[in-house]
Amino acid sequence: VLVDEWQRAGVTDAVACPGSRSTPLLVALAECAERGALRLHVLLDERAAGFFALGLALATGRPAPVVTTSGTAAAELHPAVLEAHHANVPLLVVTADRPPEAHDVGAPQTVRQVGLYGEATRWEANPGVPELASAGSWRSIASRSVAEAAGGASRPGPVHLNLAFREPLVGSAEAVLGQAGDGAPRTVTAGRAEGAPWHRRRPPQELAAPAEVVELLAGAGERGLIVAGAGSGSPQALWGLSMATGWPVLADPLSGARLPGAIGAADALLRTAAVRDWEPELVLRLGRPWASRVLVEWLASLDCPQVLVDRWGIWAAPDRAPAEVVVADPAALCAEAAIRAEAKLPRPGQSWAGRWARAEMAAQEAIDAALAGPALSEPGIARALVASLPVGATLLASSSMPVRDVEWWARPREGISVVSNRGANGIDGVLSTALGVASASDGDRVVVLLGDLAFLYDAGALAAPASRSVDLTVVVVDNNGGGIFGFLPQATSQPRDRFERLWGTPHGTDALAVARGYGAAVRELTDLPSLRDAIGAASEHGAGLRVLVARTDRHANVAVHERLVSAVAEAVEVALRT
Ligand SMILES: Cc1ncc(C[n+]2csc(CCOP(=O)(O)OP(=O)(O)O)c2C)c(N)n1
Repeated sequence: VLVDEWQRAGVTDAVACPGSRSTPLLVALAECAERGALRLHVLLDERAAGFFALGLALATGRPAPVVTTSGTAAAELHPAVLEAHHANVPLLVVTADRPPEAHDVGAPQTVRQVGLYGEATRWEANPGVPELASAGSWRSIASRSVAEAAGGASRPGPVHLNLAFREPLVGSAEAVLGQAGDGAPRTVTAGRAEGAPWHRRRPPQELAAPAEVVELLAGAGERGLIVAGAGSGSPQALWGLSMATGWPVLADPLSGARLPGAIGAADALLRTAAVRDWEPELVLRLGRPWASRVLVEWLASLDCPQVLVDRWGIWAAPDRAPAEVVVADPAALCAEAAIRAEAKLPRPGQSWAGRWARAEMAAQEAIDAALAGPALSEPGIARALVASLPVGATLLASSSMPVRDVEWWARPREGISVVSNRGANGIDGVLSTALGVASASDGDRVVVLLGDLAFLYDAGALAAPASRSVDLTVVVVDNNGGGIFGFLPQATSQPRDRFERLWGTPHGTDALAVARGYGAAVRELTDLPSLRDAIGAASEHGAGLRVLVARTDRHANVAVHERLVSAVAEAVEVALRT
C-alpha cells in the first residue's frame, strides 16, 4: 500500500539499504522495481544512502524514499536529514522499527527512533505496527509523507516515517493482517480510482509581491544592486529586473543567475579599496548568502536600504542588515518591479552599472592572465573545470575550498547548473550526493569537485551497488589535508606542528589507489590541459565512474589566492582610472 501510494504521489526512485526489520518494505520496493515501475538504488551505508536520496531530490525536485533497518542505521541518516532541513530539499526517510514490546528490554538493534531527528523534520509519523484496525490510514500517511516532504504546509524538507514491524516479516499481506475475512484488507487498503493519489497537495498560489516593496524597488535610482544566492528563483525574472533598472547582478554560481554579464568576481572586487567604497542606494538580496565572507561583510557595512526576499521567509542574512524581509516569490517580485520600473523610464545614465561592468571585465582578464599556462592550481582547476563543462552539465561543488574557488574564480557562463550541500556546509556525503544527482540525470554530464578529505570521508559510497551503473566524473583536488584552514587565523597563530596535526591533517593516503580499489577508472591530472582533456574525453568513453586526481600544494595555495587578489586589484584600479 505504501509503495503503491508513493508512486501515485509521483515517486520514481527509492533508495534501500540491507537489513532485516525493513524486509516488508524492501520486498515491496523490489517487486515494484522488477516490474519497471520504480528505480531502486541499493547502498550499503545509510549515511551514504541519505545523501544519495538528497542528490536524487536535488536533480529531480521530488523526494526519493530512503529505507533503512532499525538501530544505528536510522541514526546514520541524520546528517542528510539536517542538510535537507537547512537546504529545503525534499527527503523522505523511512526507518523500520521493532514493535513496542521489544523496546526497553534489551532486544537487539532496538533504539529510540521516535523523534530521532528532533525539529529537523517537516513531519513525522509513527503509525505503529500495521494492523487491520489502522489500515484505513495507510494511504493517507503514504500520500502525505510525499506531500509534506515536497513542502506541505511550509517548505520542502525531510519527513520521517518510523514504521514498526512485527514478525513474520515475510509472507502474504493477508497473513500479516491476520484473519480479516471476506477480503476486507483489500477493500480497506484500496486506492483511489484511476491511480489518483490519496491526497493532492495544493500549494499556495504564487506569493504576490507586496505593493510597497515593488514601489520601493521601482522608485530606487540608478545605484541599485541585485545580489543573488542559491534559491534566488527564476534567473530570467531576476535578469528582467536588471534590464529594466540597469542594476548590476552579483550572482553566486548556485543562484543559476551567473550568466554572461553577471558580476562573478565579487569577492576579489570587494577586496579592492576602489570597489569597496562604492555606495549602492539599494540592495535587493535574493536567496542564501554567498560563501564569500568579504561580500557578506561588505553588505553588512552598507548604509542603504536592503531588501531580503525569500519564498519561505527564511531570514538568510547572517549580517542582519536587511530592513525589509519579504516573504514572496522572488520571480513574482522581480517581474512586477521590472514592469513598474520600466513605466518610470527614462532612468539616469548607466555609469554605476558601467563601473561594475568595467571592474568585472578587468577582473576576469586579470584572472585569466594570472592563471595562464598549464600549471595546476586550485583556483585554476575550478576555473578550467567550469569553462570546459558541456552544456547541460551539473557541477556539484563540495563545501570547503571547492565551492569557494568556483564562486570566486569561475567565469560566468551559460548552460550549466551548479549545486552544493550548503544547508549545513558539511564535507560529509559529497560523493553520495553526487552519485544521487548522477543517477537521476539521464544522459547529462555530472561532475563533482571535492577536496581529498571530503573524498576520503565518503569514499565508502563508491562500494555501493548503486555506484556501479552511474555516469559520474569525480575531480579530487588532493592537497593532502584541509586546505581551507590555511586561510584561517589559526594557521599563523598556532605553532606549525600543532596546526598541521589538528587542522592541516596531512594523511598521505593515495586517493588514486583508493578509487582504483573501488573499481573506478582513475587518472592523475598533471596540468590544466589534462583536466580539460579528461572532461572532454569523458563523453567519448561512455558511462562510468571516473576519478581524476589533481595534486596541489596546500601551503602554496594561500599564496596563489593572494596573487590573484592582487592581480585583480591592480587591474581594477587601472580600468577604473581610464
Ligand atoms: C562533516 C564535517 N566535518 C568537519 C567539517 C569541518 N571542515 C570544514 S572544511 C574541512 C576540510 C576539508 O578538506 P578538503 O575536503 O580536503 O577540502 P580543502 O579544504 O582542502 O579544499 C573540514 C574538516 C565540516 N564542514 N563538515
